[in-house]
Amino acid sequence: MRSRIQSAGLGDIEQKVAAGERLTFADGVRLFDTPDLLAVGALANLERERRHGARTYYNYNIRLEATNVCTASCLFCSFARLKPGDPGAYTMSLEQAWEKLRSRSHQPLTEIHVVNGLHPDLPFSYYTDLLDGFKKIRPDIHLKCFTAVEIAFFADLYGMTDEQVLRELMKAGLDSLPGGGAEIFAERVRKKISQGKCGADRYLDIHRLAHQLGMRSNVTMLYGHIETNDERIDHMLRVRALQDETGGFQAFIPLAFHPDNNQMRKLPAPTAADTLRVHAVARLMLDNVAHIKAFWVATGVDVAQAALWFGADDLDGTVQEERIYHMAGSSTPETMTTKQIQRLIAAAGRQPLERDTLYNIVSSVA
Ligand code: V47
Repeated sequence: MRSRIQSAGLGDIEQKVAAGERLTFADGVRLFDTPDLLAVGALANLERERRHGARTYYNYNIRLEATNVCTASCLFCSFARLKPGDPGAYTMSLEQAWEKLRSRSHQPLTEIHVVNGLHPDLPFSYYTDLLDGFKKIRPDIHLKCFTAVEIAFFADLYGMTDEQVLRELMKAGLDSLPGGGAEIFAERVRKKISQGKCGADRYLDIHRLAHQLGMRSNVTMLYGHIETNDERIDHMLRVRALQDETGGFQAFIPLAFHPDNNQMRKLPAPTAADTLRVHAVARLMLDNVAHIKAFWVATGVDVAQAALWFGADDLDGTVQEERIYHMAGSSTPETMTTKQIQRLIAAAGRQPLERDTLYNIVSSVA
């Protein structure tokens, strides 16, 4: 593989990676431009194995989208409905949302991941009561809830600062922030594809604040639509810069664009080769982020498995009841059992490890 990396003209980048030297913007662009995908993957794999060996993480989680009513108009979104009462719009009562967790009392869940539309009419107490209720039902469960975009929306709607919102939600039980809403940070793209929600700087400011308040978070990148490779690298470097400041990001999650049932449906979905490359480049550029997650619902199960040799060390989890991707055409199952995930990882020659949200090991399979 080393000679393959050399032949691909990536010998200097390999040396930098081996020496723990930081890659530059130009290095990142070259990693995208190099035709030999396997060489880029091999380089990312060296780094992946240096950090994690064969270890590959997943968790026992559940997803909940309490409402799809959303004032933002993101061209890529198939999930949102503009107003309550629009066809397909829904908002769960608190009882309905809590019941989703109660009905899984037999499952050894460690995490609930909540992402919602930006609903214009709900009171702030809906969200604090939601968290409080979850903690009462399952005090042991980690609440990874509300993207930075939702936090910004709450602050503006309820007349609070971002910090007040975070503090109130933490008081109600919030444990960490998911990475959604990042899309692509570059203004050119963001302006076109995601209007009506907070900009890149505020997204990053809110993650900074969350980290300063003691929470961890994830960060995503929606790729495979109208962004350029330069804009992908710019996105990664903005993440890297904030991570230098706070160290609070746990995982970087590339999210493959799904074109069904949304306003960008004329675009093709990213290919498997592009998906593998994005994970690999992320592993190499984000030298200060511990984990690269291949979210199997977004990549597809088979490509997620292959990504474990292209820089990824995490597959997310059991998921259950995901709507955002399935409404946009994801053909993956709604859920995977822990057995299925373990098999997938082991069949790829990797070692499955169940983790909790903070990457503490829950159990392992020999
Ligand atoms: O922000 C919406 C994306 C995100 C589409 O933090 C789409 O562990 C592709 O953030 N095609 C929400 N992507 C999901 C998310 C996430 C997923 C897994 C793990 C974590 C984590 C976070 O989904 C949105 C947006 O970028 N999205 N529509 C679409 N048509």
